[in-house]
Amino acid sequence: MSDLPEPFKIKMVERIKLHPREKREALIRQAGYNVFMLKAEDVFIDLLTDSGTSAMSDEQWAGMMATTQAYAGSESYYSLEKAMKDIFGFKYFIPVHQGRAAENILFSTMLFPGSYVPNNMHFDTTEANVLRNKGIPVNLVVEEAYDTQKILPFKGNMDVSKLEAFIKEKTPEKIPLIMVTITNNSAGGQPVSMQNIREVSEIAQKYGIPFFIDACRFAENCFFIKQREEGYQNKSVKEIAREIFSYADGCTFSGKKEALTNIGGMLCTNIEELYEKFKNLAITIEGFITYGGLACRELEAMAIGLYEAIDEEYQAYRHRQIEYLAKLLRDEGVPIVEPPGGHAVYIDAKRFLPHIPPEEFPGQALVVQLYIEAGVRAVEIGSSCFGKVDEKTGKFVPARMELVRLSIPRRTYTDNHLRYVAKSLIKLYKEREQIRGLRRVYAPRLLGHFTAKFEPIN
Ligand code: P70
Repeated sequence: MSDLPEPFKIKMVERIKLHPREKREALIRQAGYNVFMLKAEDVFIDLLTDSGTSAMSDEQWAGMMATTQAYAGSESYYSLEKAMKDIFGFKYFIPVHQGRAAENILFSTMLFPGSYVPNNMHFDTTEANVLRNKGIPVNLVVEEAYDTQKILPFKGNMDVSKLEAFIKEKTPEKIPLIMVTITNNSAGGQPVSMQNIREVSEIAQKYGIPFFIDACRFAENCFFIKQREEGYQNKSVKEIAREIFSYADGCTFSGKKEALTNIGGMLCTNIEELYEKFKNLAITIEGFITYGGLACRELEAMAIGLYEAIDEEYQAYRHRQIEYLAKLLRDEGVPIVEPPGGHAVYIDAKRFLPHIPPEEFPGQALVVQLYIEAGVRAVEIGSSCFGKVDEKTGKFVPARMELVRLSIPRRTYTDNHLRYVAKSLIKLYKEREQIRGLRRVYAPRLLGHFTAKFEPIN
């Protein structure tokens, strides 16, 4: 791993402030013990998400200023089209305001009631958009993904034998598309290997099913392939990306991650017939196709950011920083998901707080304590995010894993910020027996975690 410093220097800063502990206690109580309800200015270090939180470069800002603002045909559309064709290589694309808009257009066009969408693992909005379109999301990731301690190079892989058995069981007619999410955000930001993507593509072709990639964190995935997969050491991230996308019929993409922008996304495909449908729906619900619900400057920033994301010095820095935080925690015995992912370090809250049962949301309890302890905002990826209430029995079905994600916004925090985060978590780990669970008092049926409310259990 590179020991070079950050390949950038800081040109503009934003002040952050740490409130006294009593104030943090009052604020989290007022927020219903849900960190999504906190004001950002009340957070000292914000690791809620790596989405829309990147620091943009001077070149992105300059590009934004210079581009024309127009309803139709802005030059920024053509910049983004050029970058997309060069890096992704799809024939057609539509800019959209963020990843879930691409999901909405894709699933509204392709799904029908009772259809299945297999994925290695759906993330929250993907799952919700499948359900909203009366589809059934199915996670077919390799079993090892659920073992947080197992060290494997590509724990995000789809289990291809499960996939083929599933297609045979349900019949290809009931499966309008197959998806693979790179990296796999729901289980630790784990990468998917090129071999696995190739195998999924072969199966999809064999059964005549379109194959789409959820490409939110494609460049981080490519860098893992370069480091870990035989035969890719001497290929560039761009070459690896082109190969990945060459196996797919299209992709959804949230620019808020690896286009290094604060908003934006794309829906891409090679299938002309689908593109025609996507285009007409996009015009109805997003905006004209040359701006996709965005200000034109956002398209320009995405076009430039995509090249910054595939820069290998940048990727080396990014991966080194995630590993730095992981090592600080691991060295003190804090149970993290191993190996660390491409955009975040995940804590295994089941192991951190074994005395709190899933119905009492151990991940959320840890997120709340971390805010109270240090003003750090993490996010729960466990039963608050993925737990279900059985509609027939009313019984709570917990998620398979109880994780807490410390997402690292890109180019935003220094190692010193992360050292502070690690120190706070290590302190909490030493005092873990004092941490109590939470009772959920409100949650909507879909995407409950965003607006849920909790109360402490004493
Ligand atoms: C995140 C955000 C968004 C996402 C994703 C994958 C693999 C699609 C999307 C949708 C969402 C989030 C979660 C918790 C806290 C804050 C935000 N992921 N596919 O942080 O993209 O947001 O642009 O609609 O990860 O992981 P978009």
